[in-house]
Amino acid sequence: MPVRPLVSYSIERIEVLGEDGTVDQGLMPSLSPGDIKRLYAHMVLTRQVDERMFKLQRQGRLGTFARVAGQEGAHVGAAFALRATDWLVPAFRETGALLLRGIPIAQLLQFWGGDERGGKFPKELRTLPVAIPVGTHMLHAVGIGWAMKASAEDAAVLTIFGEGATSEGDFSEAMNMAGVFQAPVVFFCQNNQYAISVPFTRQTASPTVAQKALAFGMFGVQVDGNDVFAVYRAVSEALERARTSGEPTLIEALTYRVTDHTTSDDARRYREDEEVAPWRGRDPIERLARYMRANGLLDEAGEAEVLAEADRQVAEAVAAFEALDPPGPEEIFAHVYAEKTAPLLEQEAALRVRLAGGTSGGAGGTSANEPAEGV
Ligand SMILES: Cc1ncc(C[n+]2csc(CCOP(=O)(O)OP(=O)(O)O)c2C)c(N)n1
Repeated sequence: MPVRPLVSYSIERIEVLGEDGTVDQGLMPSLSPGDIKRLYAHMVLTRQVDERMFKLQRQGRLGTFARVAGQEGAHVGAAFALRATDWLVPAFRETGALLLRGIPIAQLLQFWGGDERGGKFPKELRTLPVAIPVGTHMLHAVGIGWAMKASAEDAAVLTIFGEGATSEGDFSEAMNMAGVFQAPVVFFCQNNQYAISVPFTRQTASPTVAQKALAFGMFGVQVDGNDVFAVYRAVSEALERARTSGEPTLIEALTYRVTDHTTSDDARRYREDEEVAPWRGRDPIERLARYMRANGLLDEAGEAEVLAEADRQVAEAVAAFEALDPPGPEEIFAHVYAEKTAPLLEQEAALRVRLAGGTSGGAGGTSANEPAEGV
């Protein structure tokens, strides 16, 4: 009996824009000069929002949040390929993608400021709320894709997650469902090489995330995640394939988390600066700017203008955010379900009693944090 190979598979990596700002013309996606300028402006805006959020957090004016600096090439490039009729199903490190969808900066500040109302994105933007539970949202993306397929919609779903999320069972379930039912979903992994303190090599024994596509019968590819042209090319092709034939795709954008995991983390406790420093030199915005300068799309005055416009938008949003009346703590019950369940109503009532100075939640009492007996 012969031994013969059953499956042969190779994983490709796409790079279009080099660190020196030159491009591989054969691989360059179709983007007009105006598109490239818009991409750049969005990446700069994302960076300015991120930096201002960091300052606000340090001043105690914003809660814990996950920074995106250094990952703009990945998630802005991916979201740039979406049409208004497509869906975005994000995790929590995609500020730039949310801004591109039209979510107001002030609303993002509201969300990360702990105001529950900020999590309710305008329905017409076809963007699910930020998903803090790691990996759970990929299943929602497949549900949406499957439903769109059933109603023959000419649209697709982009879901974004970190490489840490690929170790959750939800990832395998979502990928399997999408593969079997051919749900038009693009699975976009921002592999920033850390899940809090866990490095990629401790996350999986697989050398790439992209090759995980093989087991689920779908196409997988790796792109340089700091190369916005490679990202845009891979995602727009995958979205088009999803829209026309329903085929799902897994895209791994290899990048690096140059910041702490969140504002509550200190990455110096688990990695050396020598490892981080070269990645700071691979900045996706600077790389795009080099290309634009060499091609007459950006000069010093233009750069200053883009920055000033971003700062203007950020300042306006911060003022709008700070002028909001913060809601009372009861607000935490308002957005859990479309209709409050009996246990939620009971907990809400208990909280109201406590806020009014009634039941203390001491021995024998009902704490607002604990369900009442029988719930
Ligand atoms: C189900 C679940 N488990 C654990 C956590 C705590 N947690 C928050 S972010 C994170 C790491 C996520 O890493 P990755 O998916 O690579 O995304 P990244 O933070 O690098 O963008 C963990 C473990 C969580 N939010 N949800």
